[in-house]
Amino acid sequence: ERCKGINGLDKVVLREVRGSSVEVYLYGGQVTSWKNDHGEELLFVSSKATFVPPKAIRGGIPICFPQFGSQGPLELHGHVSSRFWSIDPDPPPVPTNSLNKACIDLLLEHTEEGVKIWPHRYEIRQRVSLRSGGDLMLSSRIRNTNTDGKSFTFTFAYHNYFSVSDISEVRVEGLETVDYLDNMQNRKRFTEQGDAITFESEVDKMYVSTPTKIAILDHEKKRTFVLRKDGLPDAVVWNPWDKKAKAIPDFGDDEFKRMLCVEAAAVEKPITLKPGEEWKGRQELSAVPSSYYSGQ
Ligand code: TA6
Repeated sequence: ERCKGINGLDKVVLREVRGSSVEVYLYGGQVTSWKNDHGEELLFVSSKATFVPPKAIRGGIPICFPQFGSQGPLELHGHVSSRFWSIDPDPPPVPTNSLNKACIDLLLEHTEEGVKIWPHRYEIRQRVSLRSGGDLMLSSRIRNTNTDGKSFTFTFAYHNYFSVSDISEVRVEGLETVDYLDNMQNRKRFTEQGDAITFESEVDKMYVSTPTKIAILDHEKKRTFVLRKDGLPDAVVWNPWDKKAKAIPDFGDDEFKRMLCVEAAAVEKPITLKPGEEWKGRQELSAVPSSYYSGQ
């Protein structure tokens, strides 16, 4: 249902019969809560998140468009996470037999203000679905609505902040032997070593052409997040660790221990759309008991 969230910002709450839930703020079109059917919060939102526009909400699933990262003419991660989205008045049809038990369709269009910063017209539609069993699905459609015949090029990411019990006990599987661009070394290219990734310092890596399924194993909680993605060939893995965390005003000094960003992205090869063309991308998140997930 639609209601008022923090600081009176509009949000929508999706519930599923067995008790799982999702919360989406119209500000930023941003998921800020995803709970399983035991009411456990699966996403990280900083205790210092301000929920005061124009600052993007620190945590949940920020949408990065039309520019992921800081390389390019726009602000970090583009501007859609600091815009007010609306409920899509004319959403794409929901397949009748779909597992989407509850979903909300959001729409954001360029503003004439925004055209001065990024000289293009677009529509971005986002469907947030809570599926039977509590999986969270986000799908996005981006259309070039330029009337001047101009194509545009963009990069995109679902900037997922997962909640983990202790980063030093987290493993990521699925990115072994994959190439990555190291954002801490001016996006220099490396190849990941052959076993699961573990964490003991700041990480900011953009894995390119990754498999469609990545697992994040939380040892203490005996829980595995499974990220499945489509149309998003890359994956960004980020933890600021202690020094960087202290330098971020809306991030608690020791909160790096309880979060990990694994982001479904299209970054290495920017996407170009001609006027009238549409791009689609989606991700599905599930949280399963680790005993279940044996990497299959
Ligand atoms: O996704 C990694 C990254 O680009 C880091 O370099 C850091 O800048 C982080 O995103 C910032 O995330 P935010 O939630 O502030 O957009």
